[in-house]
Amino acid sequence: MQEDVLRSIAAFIKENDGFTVIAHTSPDGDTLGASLALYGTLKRMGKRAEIVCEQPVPHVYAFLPGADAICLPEQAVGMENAIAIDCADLARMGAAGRLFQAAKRTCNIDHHITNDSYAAFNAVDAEAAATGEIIAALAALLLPKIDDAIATCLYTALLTDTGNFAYSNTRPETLHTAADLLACGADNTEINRQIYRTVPFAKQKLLARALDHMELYCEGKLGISYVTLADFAETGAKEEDTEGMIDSVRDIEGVEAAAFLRETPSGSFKVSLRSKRFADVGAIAHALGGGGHKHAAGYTAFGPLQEAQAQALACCTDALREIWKEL
Ligand SMILES: [Mn+2]
Repeated sequence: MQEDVLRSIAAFIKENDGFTVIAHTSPDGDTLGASLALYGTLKRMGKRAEIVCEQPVPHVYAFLPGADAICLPEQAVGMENAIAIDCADLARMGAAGRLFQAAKRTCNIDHHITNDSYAAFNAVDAEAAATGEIIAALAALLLPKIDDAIATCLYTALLTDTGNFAYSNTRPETLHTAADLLACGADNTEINRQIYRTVPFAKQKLLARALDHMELYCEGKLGISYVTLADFAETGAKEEDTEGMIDSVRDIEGVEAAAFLRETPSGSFKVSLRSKRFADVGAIAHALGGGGHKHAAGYTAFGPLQEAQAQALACCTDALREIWKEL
């Protein structure tokens, strides 16, 4: 983030009071960690603030300091200043979007390259690995010291958006920020245990279903799997339990592109796409009305499972043929 932009956000926060911090729908570790860190910063500055998300905090992130303070849009007060965190567009806020639109002053802090600058004041850094990286720099300007609670939230944001510092978005600055957060009291081992080593039994049973449904196509370069409403019912797993399941398909040796279909109560399918190195799954998702980027994207498919699967297979096969003509 450019120094002057960062200073402008800091000034905006110092000069005003009453903030509604908004996390995105289907909240992940970055939007929650970064929102909680900003909320904690505002509270420590003695500001009035609230933190809102359309959905309840997923169980895996309940350990984040301050997670109890996150409220649903209908419980929110709606303050004078709204700050959206990790939201590429207004729609990403879901029902919390109306709080944003009703605010007197609006600010958008994000790292998605597709961000459409929907706020009065937009602070977007597409180079940042996580929105948490931007908030870490901001908090350092606003507070004399980042305490262990804020550091824990920010470290979680960095850790989850970089896939444990493994994705290509991990840059030297990301690790420098992570190192600073450890020095401020974030506990790497404990945060890893909470996020990656505390798997609900039902989630693991659902994963077994997904692995069982997995099939390879295109000479093993494409993997497709799915879970149905029956799989959820029979394992007792929740929607949030599919988090990360696509990785089990993508990680298969030889697989370049992966698709994972999750049936929703309305009968449609949420389709997640991943690619390892070459395929542009973002282009597939955009063509089908979804979004994302080259290596991670998603869209909604309608119709019965067989049709949704056939569509994913056809689109991914086309994308792989652009790279390997012989497929
Ligand atoms: Mn993010």
